[in-house]
Amino acid sequence: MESSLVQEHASNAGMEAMQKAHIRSLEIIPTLNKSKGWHSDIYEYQGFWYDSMLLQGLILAQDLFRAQSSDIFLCSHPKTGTTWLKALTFAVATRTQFDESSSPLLTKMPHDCIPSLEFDLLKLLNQRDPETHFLATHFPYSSLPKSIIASGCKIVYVCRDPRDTFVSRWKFAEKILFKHTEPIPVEEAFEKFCEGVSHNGPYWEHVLGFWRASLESPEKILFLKYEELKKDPTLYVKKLADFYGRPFSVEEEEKGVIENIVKMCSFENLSNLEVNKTGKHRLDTPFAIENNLFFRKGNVGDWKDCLTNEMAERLSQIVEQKLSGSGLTLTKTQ
Ligand code: PAP
Repeated sequence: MESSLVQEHASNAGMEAMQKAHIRSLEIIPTLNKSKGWHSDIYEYQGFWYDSMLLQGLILAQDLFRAQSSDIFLCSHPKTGTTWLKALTFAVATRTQFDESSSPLLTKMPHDCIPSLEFDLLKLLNQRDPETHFLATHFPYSSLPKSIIASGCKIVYVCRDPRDTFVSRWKFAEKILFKHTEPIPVEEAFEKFCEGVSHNGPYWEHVLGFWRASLESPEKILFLKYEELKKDPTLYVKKLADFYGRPFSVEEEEKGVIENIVKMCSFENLSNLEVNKTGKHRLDTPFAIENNLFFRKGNVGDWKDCLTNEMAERLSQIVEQKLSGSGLTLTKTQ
């Protein structure tokens, strides 16, 4: 979070508290382990790595964000299906107001339909719409603002095969992050991902934090895999609706409401909408970005075209070894 932005909003959101949190973040950052990231320095905070902007946002969120017990958080490591989960969730939650011909998803990018803690924090602190119950974040479970767990908020977590996650993140970086910085070689970026020194990484620790929490509190945390969603989206749309306490009625099922939601939120449909082909989102924040960058291929197993066998094998082995004994596997499902 840039200091000018913080200052600009400080007068609105409890100036003193925000300034205090901002100063605290500036004091903390120089004391942390630092490493070269893909495009800027990254810092290790509470066991995970962030660039300084996201880290300031995290510290502000930890200090200032107050969850409401009715909040439902969509959590994920970057590039594991956040945009899709937001679309499905928004469509499920608003299905009595809108259908597939009138949904705001036809004209608004999913990230503009469900705010993110890190990118929309100032808005959430200052002018939160009381009707907004769904929020998203890439922050790891152990670093979530305490009130999220204390108020008993529900959480949906989506994870993905680490090989596809790495490729998706790398392709995104090539398009956006390396516009203004010298790209690092893909081999080096891959090495850092394998070492766990990557944005919001180590990836496996991110996944394990939510996995373990979901085993402890299955009624509070719904744990999903991108690959399973792809295989049977209808089943998971039903699961989401049940989990949100808004199950589909028999009449809705008969009318094909579930299938219509699946179709509307499909990669094919969303990626071909004008708003997602040519629009930008978060225009009123420093994070404005082209929508089409969030719709690349949407496939399972794209890593086969992008990683060498050695790379794929190495990452699988690292991740499966880290997950061993947890009951979870991320690379053995295909
Ligand atoms: P974010 O963390 O930056 O928000 P996120 O949405 O989690 O990104 O992940 C983007 C991936 O989801 C992209 O994968 P790819 O690079 O392998 O193609 C993107 O294409 C994919 N994606 C976006 N929308 C959908 C969708 N409706 N269905 C399936 N996959 C999708």
